[in-house]
Amino acid sequence: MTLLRWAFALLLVVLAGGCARGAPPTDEATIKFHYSHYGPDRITVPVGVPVHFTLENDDPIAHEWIVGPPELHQIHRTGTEAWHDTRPNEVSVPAYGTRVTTVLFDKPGEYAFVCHLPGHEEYGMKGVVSVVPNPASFALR
Ligand SMILES: [Cu+2]
Repeated sequence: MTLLRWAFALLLVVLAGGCARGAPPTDEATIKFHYSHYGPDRITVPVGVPVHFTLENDDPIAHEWIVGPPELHQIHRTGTEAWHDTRPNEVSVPAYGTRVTTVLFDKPGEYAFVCHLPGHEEYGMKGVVSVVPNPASFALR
């Protein structure tokens, strides 16, 4: 009985701690491509930390995951390479394929990720990486 009470109290502490912190930034995220949409379509990451992205395409067609500032997206809207596999923030993912990439965001801000294949952005294949100050750096203040 005492052990059960102790376990219950511990559970409450863990739950309360988890709720109080909210959604912390993550350095690891999986984004699924399904019916030409990204899920999740919003991810919060820390600035100045390598972030590992796993990009899983569940669709029977290829897609792109291109993340960066508005100028980058404007370039891609008018066409660049047919296939992206040399820059970590510009990744083509084949039908039913998975790609892993690591991106370090060096400035806080909101960075769109978009599939620039014809019609996909208009259809809604876009999302946002929100880059926030790294909470660990606050400990140094
Ligand atoms: Cu697409």
